[in-house]
Amino acid sequence: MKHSDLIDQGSIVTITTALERQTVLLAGRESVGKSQLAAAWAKQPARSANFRGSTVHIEHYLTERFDLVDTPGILRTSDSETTRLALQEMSHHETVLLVVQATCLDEDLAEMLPLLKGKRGAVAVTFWDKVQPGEASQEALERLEKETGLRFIAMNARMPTTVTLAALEEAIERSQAFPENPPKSKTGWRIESKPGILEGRFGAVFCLILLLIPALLTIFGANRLADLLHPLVAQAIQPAIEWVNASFPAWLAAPLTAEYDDFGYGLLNMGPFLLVWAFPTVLLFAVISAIYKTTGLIERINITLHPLVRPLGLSGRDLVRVLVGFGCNVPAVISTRACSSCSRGNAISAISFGAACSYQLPATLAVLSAGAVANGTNPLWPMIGYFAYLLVTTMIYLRLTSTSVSRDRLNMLMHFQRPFLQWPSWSAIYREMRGTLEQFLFQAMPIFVVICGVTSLLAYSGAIAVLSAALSPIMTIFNLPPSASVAMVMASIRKDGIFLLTPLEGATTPMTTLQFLTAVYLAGVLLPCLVTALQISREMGWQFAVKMMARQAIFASLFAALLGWSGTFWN
Ligand SMILES: Nc1nc2c(ncn2[C@@H]2O[C@H](COP(=O)(O)OP(=O)(O)OP(=O)(O)O)[C@@H](O)[C@H]2O)c(=O)[nH]1
Ligand SMILES: [Mg+2]
Repeated sequence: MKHSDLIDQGSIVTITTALERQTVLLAGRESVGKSQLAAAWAKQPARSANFRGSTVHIEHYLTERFDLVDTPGILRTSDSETTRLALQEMSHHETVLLVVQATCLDEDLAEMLPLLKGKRGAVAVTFWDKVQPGEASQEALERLEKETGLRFIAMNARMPTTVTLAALEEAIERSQAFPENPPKSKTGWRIESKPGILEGRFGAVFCLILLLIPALLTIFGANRLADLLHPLVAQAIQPAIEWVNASFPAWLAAPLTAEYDDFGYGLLNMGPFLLVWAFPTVLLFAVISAIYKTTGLIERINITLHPLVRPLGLSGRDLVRVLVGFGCNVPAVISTRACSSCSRGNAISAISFGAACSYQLPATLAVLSAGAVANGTNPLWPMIGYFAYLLVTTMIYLRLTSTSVSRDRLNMLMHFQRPFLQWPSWSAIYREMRGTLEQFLFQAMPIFVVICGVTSLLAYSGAIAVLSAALSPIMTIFNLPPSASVAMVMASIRKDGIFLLTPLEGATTPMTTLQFLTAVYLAGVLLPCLVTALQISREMGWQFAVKMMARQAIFASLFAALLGWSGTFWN
């Protein structure tokens, strides 16, 4: 039998097409629509977002005829990791599709053409939907085509028509050499998005309100829901806990229902509460984050707040990454690759210290709420106190640890064109929710199960008592009882270890509301979680990670001690 007989007709077509696919690199400045175009062309859901520097990896999109290589946006004035990566990738490819934004066409060409020396290709002009349609605009493109010898294909990259894509494919097949110098003829266009209330006199106030909305929704939405569900779940699992305790041997019951000092550590007496408390917040944050990212609100906030965060050694661009960190610190640390190397370290420090991730936040609020109820206090005050203290101490920490160069008043935003506001994209929201759900089920839950198992075995073996006794003098520094030490250790592995501070239903609490506040603060900021710490050392080297964590632990301890003993100053 001949080899080819073994392959059915369909596979031959696939193999041939794969072999013949031409590689085309998409290059351009940030947020010009490279990812959007590549995704639409390959008929895949767009992985793009409406803030600068959203792509940080080289990504491949396959169409029938092309292997499209999507690169991070290039900022010639920046020393960012992403610009370096894009330029390095460009050096490996001959055919380039230059993507420029119609709204600042002259600027994009002047910036990009000198980088394309020796390459061949064509030009995709995106955001054509923002240009006044008519002969004049078409003629301007024809003039540019004549002068440069390149094909210019105008489009709305969010929904390119089949005619547009066919024209694009033809233009690539008839690739021309890029000229070394930008064309003399200019379109003279500069189409700006209109300023809105975020750019007005009280813009910063509105930005802060927008930033508070996720926190408020968490407190009043997700946590209220959890408040309602908590007693129902507690009631539902009680018979199971009793059954396990009565019928299982102690060593087997321990990982399921272990308690220490009235705190439940087991899978059964703690696991369901993680679902009740963390899951709604994690999902809600994913939705809000997708809305802010796809509408362009996050970039507008970045531009308005830039002058306010600069004295802390951050730029508005870094601030966007810190906000992403409230979802999960790990992708936020990765996304700092698009930051200037001058302030990247500060951005990572800010994420690690101040961005309470959507596992840390619900755990913190659940503990504060349970602690306040046990002490007969209104839970709202410790919650507000927590946010205020975290914000103020993060600002002090950054001010004292950032380099003077990064705080220089002359530091400007690297690219300050306002993005056009857009309606939220449902597919992006769906994608973010699905990603978060998968991460929750397949990454967070297994690690949490391990934490529960390890902690309950430690409790069973008596190791926690030993550990607590050993750390007891240290806990005294913060005016905390020895049992709080376990949560500090576990929260350094995963932030929902903070849940270990939750007093069980109806138990008499050994801590005051202020002590709860101090304990959750310390467990939250003492160290980043283990996965974040590993990611930081992967991005910046282990020396940076160790130095940053040591510094963070010292500052966190000082701030926590101050908070813990502040009650005695007042009395
Ligand atoms: N109105 C309009 N919006 C567009 C167009 N192309 C892209 N966008 C939007 O612009 C934003 C940025 O698009 P991306 O595809 O992420 O841009 P990018 O060049 O990949 O950006 P980086 O990866 O950050 O360099 C997204 O919100 C897109 O939906 C277009 O032709 N018209
Ligand atoms: Mg992109």
